[in-house]
Amino acid sequence: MKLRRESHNATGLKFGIVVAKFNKLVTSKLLSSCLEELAKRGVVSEDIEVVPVPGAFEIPLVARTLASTKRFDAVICLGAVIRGDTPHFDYISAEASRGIGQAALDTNVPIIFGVLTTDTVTQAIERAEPRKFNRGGEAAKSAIEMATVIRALKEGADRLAGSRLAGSKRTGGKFGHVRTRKKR
Ligand code: INI
Repeated sequence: MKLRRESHNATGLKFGIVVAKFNKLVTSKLLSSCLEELAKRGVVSEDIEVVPVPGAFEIPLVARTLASTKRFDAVICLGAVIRGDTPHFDYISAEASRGIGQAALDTNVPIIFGVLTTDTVTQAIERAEPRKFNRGGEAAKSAIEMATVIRALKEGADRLAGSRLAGSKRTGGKFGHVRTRKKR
């Protein structure tokens, strides 16, 4: 069994952040603790691009657009959908989660779901608060972990492809990595 080690140093990794302006009191807290966590792990501000959007409903399209540029190792989505605020809570939260998941699968880039869905403003503030649930900081940690895992898997696949190519040269390109009998 091969157990991959987690890496806590994120220096050199690049992140896009999409943050909803709706419920700004909450989302600004999510953003600041997310940025703080990235900085703690060695990510410099030049390697972070923050894009504000009107509300959680708009997050998936922008996340997908950022991810498809292939400039980022991960994209972090931050928002707060509060049931008390809207009769269409279910539509907005469902669309945000479905769209964010789909964007990651479509682009092969990790996209982190840092969108709070709560019944009340108090619950949302508690979850955003760095000294309580700190969901912004947690989103940053998940982004670093996923960026590191995907990068390692891609590098592994590239190395494997490289050795196959070398193998195919050895055999005249006929049999890929399969060795042929030596000529006598
Ligand atoms: N957007 C949110 O991010 N959170 C909410 O709680 C919310 N409420 O309550 O309506 C909300 N609405 C706006 C929505 O996301 C879109 O921006 C809007 O419908 C325009 O498309």
